[in-house]
Amino acid sequence: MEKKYDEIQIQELEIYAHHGVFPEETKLGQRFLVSLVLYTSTRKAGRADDLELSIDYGEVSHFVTEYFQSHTYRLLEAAAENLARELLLRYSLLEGLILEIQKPWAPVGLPLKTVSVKITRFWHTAYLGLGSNLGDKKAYLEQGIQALREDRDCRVLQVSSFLETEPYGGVEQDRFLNACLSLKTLLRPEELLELLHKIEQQAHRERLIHWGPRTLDLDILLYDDWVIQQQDLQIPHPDMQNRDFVLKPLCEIAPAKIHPLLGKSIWKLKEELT
Ligand code: PH2
Ligand code: MG
Ligand code: MG
Repeated sequence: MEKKYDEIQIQELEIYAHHGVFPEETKLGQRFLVSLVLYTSTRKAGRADDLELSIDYGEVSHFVTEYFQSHTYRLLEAAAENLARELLLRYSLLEGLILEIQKPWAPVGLPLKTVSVKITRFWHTAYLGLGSNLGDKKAYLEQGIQALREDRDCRVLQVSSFLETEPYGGVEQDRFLNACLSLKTLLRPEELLELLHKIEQQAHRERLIHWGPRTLDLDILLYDDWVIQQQDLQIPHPDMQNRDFVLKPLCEIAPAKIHPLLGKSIWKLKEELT
């Protein structure tokens, strides 16, 4: 895991709450112990000696307590997942976290010290390619960007200019309008892909001809430095290095980004294509 971060830790914050599968757990409640490792950079706050530049562990502790007591989950997994998400959305300086929830009084009926669930969650950076060659192309691209801006688990960072491009790939069709964008996301690659498909469908995308005309096409180009080779999901996008309509706009927003398989910058890949 990324070790360039500093850590702010909260250990075994005790909270009386009502999570559990059994009715007596939700009725009576019990003790939970919440521990957090918050990954952030403490550098600026450290140099300026200014709390405003850091994450206030006191504020976090109160927020966690409040959240944990005002929501009820059956599973520790669900309590952890939802709490981690709220923290990552709430504290802009927070890049990632490890969250452990212990339940020492879990009604197991055997003498154990504690049970717990521990998860690691991070913001990820993805680069997307956008394309349209049907109808009001500019409006479709803007609709796609807007839908991403409205998704809680995504933060759109940079958007390239929109480029008119000749169709690539041999199908006779109208010219495209293409763009690229970068975003921070809490979604896994397969969840991000699912969201992109949903947004394409909202733009009335019909999949009639492979590589044929489309109102809106949203492709994942890069996701951190991950390499995924599955039937339905390939990251990096397997053909991006051959596509002018990807490299040109991508070069506007991420010229120095290194392609994790080819080991070359986007700028270099663009140079080599022309
Ligand atoms: N998308 C394709 C096939 N060909 N050509 C251009 N110029 N722009 C595209 O976005 C594009 C394409 C399949 O996704
Ligand atoms: Mg495509
Ligand atoms: Mg596509």
